[in-house]
Amino acid sequence: MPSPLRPRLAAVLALSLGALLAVTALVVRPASAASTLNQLAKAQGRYFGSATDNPELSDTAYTAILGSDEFGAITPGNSMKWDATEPSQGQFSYAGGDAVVNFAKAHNQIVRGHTLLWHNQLPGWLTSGNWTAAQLTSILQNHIANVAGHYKGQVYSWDVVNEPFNDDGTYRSDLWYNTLGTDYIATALKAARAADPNAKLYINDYNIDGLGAKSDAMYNLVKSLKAQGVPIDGVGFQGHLAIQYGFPTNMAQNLQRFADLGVDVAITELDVRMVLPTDATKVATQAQYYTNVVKACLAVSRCVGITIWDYTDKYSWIPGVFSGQGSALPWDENLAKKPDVYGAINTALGGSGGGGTTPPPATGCKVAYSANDWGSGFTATITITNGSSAINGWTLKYSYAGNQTLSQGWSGTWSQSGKDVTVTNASWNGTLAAGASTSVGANFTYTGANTAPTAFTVNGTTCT
Ligand code: 9MR
Repeated sequence: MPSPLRPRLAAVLALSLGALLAVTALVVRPASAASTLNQLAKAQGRYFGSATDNPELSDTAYTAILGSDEFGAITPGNSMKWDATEPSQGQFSYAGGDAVVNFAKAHNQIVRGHTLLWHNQLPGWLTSGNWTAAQLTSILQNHIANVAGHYKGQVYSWDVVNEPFNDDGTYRSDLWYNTLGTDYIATALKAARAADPNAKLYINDYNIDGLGAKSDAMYNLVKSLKAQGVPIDGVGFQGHLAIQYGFPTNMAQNLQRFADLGVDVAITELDVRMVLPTDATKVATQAQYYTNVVKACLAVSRCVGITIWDYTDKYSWIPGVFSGQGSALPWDENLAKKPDVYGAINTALGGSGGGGTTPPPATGCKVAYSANDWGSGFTATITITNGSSAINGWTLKYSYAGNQTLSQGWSGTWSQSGKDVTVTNASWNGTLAAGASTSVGANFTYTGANTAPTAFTVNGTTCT
């Protein structure tokens, strides 16, 4: 006989289950709402941005991340500089800068304009002219009126003056200072205000991140500009850090003293380089540096945001300038998030990490190497066989004894530093089940002997 209680019980159960699901949905959704770097920064009233450069904008895998909500601000690395915008006197060219601005607009990102005046990347007509002070002042005013005028209303801020100081706090001896004394700074700021009254006007420099002679000089400059009523809205702390030189002294205290002068502060070009190869200790220090910078900014209410100087090692300026150094950014050269570094930034911004996990060591891995040699060059074929547990991402390292020089590699990202060769997985062969194999290859040139390497590591583990 059917019990009259049964249908009621079923209904109650169904209701409770529905309620439970609804509650679960409510609990789960907010936790995943703010998880990217810019979402997290935004939740604290800041932005998180990246530099970019025009040649990179045709790399669709790269732009997919650049345009994602990891980033709320974009700085053009080169295309708004003087050599790009006024290559011949009075002839202005905005194609590169416009492309970056259009990218930012399409992805709902603000733009940090960079830079109206610098000692570097000046066109030949400007550096080779023998200008009087009056001529150079009018050249400067005309440049800023045009460039800042062209981008009026389209940029959040301008780095009006870039890198005016030497490391000891004296003024940099350059075209501007040598011809105009310190007046060029006020001239540039006033011209920028006139051209775009709503853009935040910054002075930007490196090695001013912590307390010291150079940041004292910047502090005194900003204080005196303020006292004279010269328009100045912010100071940019570039943040080009290196783990081998130590972390800047009292960064938060330093940012705060500038904020107390009545200006915004921003971290504008952050990267943290190291001497290669990377190892776990160096990466831990690097992650701590990123954490420290984020925390220093968050500790200062007028710190408006943080920009990294491009987001991926693929397009970092570091290896080209500091030989043997690199791995400075939170995404690797394959555009994969580095778990420790990305995770540190994300966590410091109040998130839950989210960079994935470090690939485990490939315990029990095997590597087979062969070379097809034609006397002055060869094709190397390397087969990696994974060990006893699956890996998601791998880095193969080995060294040559002679002068073998990489010309082109495939099926992975190949790089060479001196005798050391590094290969990281391509997007399609990073996941290897226990015992699974994958092959990569590359062409090399050489003279003299071509001895085959015998020692290989995968993810830091020596393979047989
Ligand atoms: O990232 C820029 C790189 O592509 C250029 O070759 C270099 C030329 O000087 O400038 C780089 O950006 C610099 C920035 O404009 C100012 N601060 C230092 C940056 C790294 O050199």
